[in-house]
Amino acid sequence: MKKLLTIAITVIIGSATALAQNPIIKHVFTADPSPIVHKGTLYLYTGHDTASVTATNYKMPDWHVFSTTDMKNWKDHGVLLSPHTFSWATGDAYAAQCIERDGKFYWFVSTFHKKDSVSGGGAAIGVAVSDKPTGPFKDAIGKALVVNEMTTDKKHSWDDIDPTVMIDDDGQAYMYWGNGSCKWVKLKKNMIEIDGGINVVSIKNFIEGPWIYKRKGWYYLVYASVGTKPEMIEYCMAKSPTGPWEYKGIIQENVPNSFTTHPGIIDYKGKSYFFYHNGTLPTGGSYRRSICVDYMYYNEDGTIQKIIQTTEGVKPVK
Ligand code: FUB
Repeated sequence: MKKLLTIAITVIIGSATALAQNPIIKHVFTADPSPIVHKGTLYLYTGHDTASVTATNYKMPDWHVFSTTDMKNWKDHGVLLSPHTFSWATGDAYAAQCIERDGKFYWFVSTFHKKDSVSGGGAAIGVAVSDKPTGPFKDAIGKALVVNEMTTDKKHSWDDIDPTVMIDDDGQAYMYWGNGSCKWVKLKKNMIEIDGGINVVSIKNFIEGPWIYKRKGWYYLVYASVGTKPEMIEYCMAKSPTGPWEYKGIIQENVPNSFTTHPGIIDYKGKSYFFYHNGTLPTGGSYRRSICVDYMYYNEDGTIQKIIQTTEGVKPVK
């Protein structure tokens, strides 16, 4: 009888584990997901948490890439970029987003600037470029695209983080970013120069981690928000990439065991996916986060339904 019970428990635990896709990356701590689809493969660009269990701040040495063709099996392409790639950079590898244009892959990253004649330090945005989604990546400019001194609306030195980029149907590229305030610029066709001035837009409850995209005629600005609680994900919609942005509400409540969460959104093989991170791996936490994925559903009018966070994750696709 005891033996039978042991077998039954093993089978139940075994099947629960087999069903538990989330977090999708389990062998390293990952954060700040950024998906793209290229030639039928979904590539996921991520940050990498390496802080100790007792740490009270981030330790993020590099950025990784993973890929899948079935939303179940993830290939680890390893460390494909780090702040060391940028001669002007120092410090952590914060949130980033990779986007393709004319056969080149531009990886917009947030990291920190050395104190030198260009900047007194603080967060900065750089761009790496490659001919392939999995590198090799090199510094596309040889200097930062945005340094702390270029934005003055916020006094803290880490307000220039979390770049998100979209290319509109007319070929115009836009970059949004920010911590504490949401800023945006137009990018030139070469993707490595700002075209015009920096704009600051007032977005309700915005704190950081913007993700901009266009879908079925609507522009979406999805972002991490903060009140008195840990971060949630809220969003706005607009009929133009520069707004006016209409606030639409919360799509993701707090995530377990992590102060931050961070959206990465994509349609792939007929389904819509919402990538985010939480702190649920064993020994995980706010500085040891892990990327998860769940389904995203849109209403007829384009508004987004609340994300249901699951441990099962999403089903495999062909
Ligand atoms: O991962 C470091 C920072 O935490 C990111 O830049 C933010 O979006 C938050 O996720």
